[in-house]
Amino acid sequence: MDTRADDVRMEVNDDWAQRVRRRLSAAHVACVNLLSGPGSGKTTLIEAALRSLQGIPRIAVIEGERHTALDVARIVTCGARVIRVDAEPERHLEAKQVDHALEHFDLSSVDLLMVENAGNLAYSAPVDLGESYRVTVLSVSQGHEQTEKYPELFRNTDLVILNKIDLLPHVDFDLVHFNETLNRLYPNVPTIQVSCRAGTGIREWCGWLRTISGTAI
Ligand SMILES: Nc1nc2c(ncn2[C@@H]2O[C@H](COP(=O)(O)OP(=O)(O)OP(=O)(O)O)[C@@H](O)[C@H]2O)c(=O)[nH]1
Ligand SMILES: [Mg+2]
Repeated sequence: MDTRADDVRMEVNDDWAQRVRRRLSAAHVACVNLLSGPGSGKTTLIEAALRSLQGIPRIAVIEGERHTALDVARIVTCGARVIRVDAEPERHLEAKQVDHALEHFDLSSVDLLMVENAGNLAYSAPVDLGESYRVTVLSVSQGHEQTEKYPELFRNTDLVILNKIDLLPHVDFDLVHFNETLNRLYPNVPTIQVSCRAGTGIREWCGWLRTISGTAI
């Protein structure tokens, strides 16, 4: 691996991220970057928010997808404005791609922008996309040691969502261990336990989105 080339690339990315942040800040748009391993429930959480906050057209979505537009189609079904960003051939989304995607939205009519991240977690987690908030999504089917195993996912995160808690009776997930480790390693990070399937925690998730977007959505 060419480390120097990677460093330069990250520096260039950080410049783009600052540009994205300035544009969003000038338009008073709160931007949430949703990070997780594949299949944790990012799209389902976005869908749940769009449905629960129905009638509010001031949410836009950027979908990082690699080989399909399946998640985009799900967001379209919810009636939200959405742009697909191709995570290929990059190994992760970059701030430059987000900056270009912003051209497709009238930012003056957006309060909240949700970005579904994609790609290899080890590469995507450290990358600043110019977001104002980071949300780390985990699911109970992925094991209770994720806080220890994947610290890059939790650094700088503003919210942890533990999803699929309806599956707790069926998987060997130690909730006590998970909570204890999360609180010890990342003491100030709020956590919401969610089941998108049962609707558990969706009110809290939407409440958090309302708070960070600072609007009456
Ligand atoms: N049982 C259960 N299944 C869920 C829950 N949330 C999501 N799922 C299912 O988990 C699968 C993956 O959900 P997605 O929302 O597509 O996950 P994702 O993180 O967007 O996946 P990628 O975009 O592929 O990384 C789907 O079959 C969902 O229906 C939940 O709370 N409980
Ligand atoms: Mg998805």
